[in-house]
Amino acid sequence: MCFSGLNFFSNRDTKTGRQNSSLLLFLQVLLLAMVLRPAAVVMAAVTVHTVTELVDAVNATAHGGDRTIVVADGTYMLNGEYLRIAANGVTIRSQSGNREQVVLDGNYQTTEIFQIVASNVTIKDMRLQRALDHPIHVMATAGSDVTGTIIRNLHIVDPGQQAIKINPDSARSHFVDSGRIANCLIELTDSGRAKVWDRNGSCYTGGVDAHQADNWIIEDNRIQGFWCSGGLAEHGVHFWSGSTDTLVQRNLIIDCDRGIGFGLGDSGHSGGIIRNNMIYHGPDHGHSDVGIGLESASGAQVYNNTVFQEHGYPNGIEYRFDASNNLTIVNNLCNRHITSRNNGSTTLLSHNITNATADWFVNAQKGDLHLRAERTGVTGAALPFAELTDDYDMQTRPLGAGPDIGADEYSSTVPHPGSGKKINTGWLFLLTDFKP
Ligand SMILES: [Ca+2]
Ligand SMILES: [Ca+2]
Repeated sequence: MCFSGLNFFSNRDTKTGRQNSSLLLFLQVLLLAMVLRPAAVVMAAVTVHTVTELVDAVNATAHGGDRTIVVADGTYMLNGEYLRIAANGVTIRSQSGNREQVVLDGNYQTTEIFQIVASNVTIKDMRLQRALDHPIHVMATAGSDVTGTIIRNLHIVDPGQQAIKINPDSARSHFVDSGRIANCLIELTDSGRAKVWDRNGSCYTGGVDAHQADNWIIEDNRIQGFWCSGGLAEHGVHFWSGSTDTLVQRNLIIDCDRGIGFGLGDSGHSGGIIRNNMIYHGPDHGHSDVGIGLESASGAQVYNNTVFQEHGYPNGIEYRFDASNNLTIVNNLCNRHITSRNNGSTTLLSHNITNATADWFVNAQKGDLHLRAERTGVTGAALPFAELTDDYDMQTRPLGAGPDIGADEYSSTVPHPGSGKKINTGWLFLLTDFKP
């Protein structure tokens, strides 16, 4: 329709006709832009420079205030203040886009930096540190579900409990579904680890911890340091309590007591995919445990992960309890066992390797589990199937003779893009110093 309108006016051959044609074309394009991207046209933003301005701007969103909040560079000492987002469609981001240029510091006085109780909320491009409990807590309310949360390009450091917590409402009748956590660095440092123990009297911490959540995507994050010498930490990524259809892909998980978990005990998980992740753990911290743990998890697909552990725990991947069934576990590259416990069962268990050694990898001790070279039985040796289309680096599979076992698809002629240094912007992939 647009092209026929353009042709109609451009066929006029008078000067006036061409001027009218240009004006009408401009109006047509403007109208089309408004129709296609109404949010871009009407969205208003407020820029904040102080804690007070930030808190006020967040609270104002619930009463008609601007729903895009841009945070100017600086360190914001919250000291007990917190940000409760109760309006749908709120975005909070740093002005520069550099996640280290805006620091929201809870100083172990703010219990939760962000409480998200509304849908389609985006938090991105900043650093959150030293929350007493959860730097981000996404929760449903008694009145409604929460969907569409996007958490992107954050640096979350030293949470007092789990870094990102996802909960249903207290009655467990409304839920938090269909969110995405991407390109974040989530870590616990030595000083934060001591604080976890002070706070909880246990190692009650972890990366992402979700209950009864459906259809989340956790991708391209680096999660590290969730361990304690005095007790077992929770997982780097953990979806349980009836969570369903979680996709966990292309993450780098370093030195976490437990890497990725679906389910725990009889509090299970249904469906879901764990693929193309690299999981490394160095020497024992006292309570080192499994790389990928499935407990009462049915129907999960676990494929093309690389798990390399230098501690003494015997299993890299385990599936546990009767309710862990109908599992697909293929093409995983480990240096520890892949095994059933307490009657867990698979329908497809094939093409896995459990005797990898450090010299197979570019730099195992740094968590770089890219393949160093072609290796018989590894490269070109994976079970091909339709869903296996890319690798940890987002490189297309297969390269060379066939798909490779593990998270990395190797090629001597197509180098992996900077050891997985990439940002998924949602629109395009930028290569930069990011994940490892
Ligand atoms: Ca290959
Ligand atoms: Ca690769």
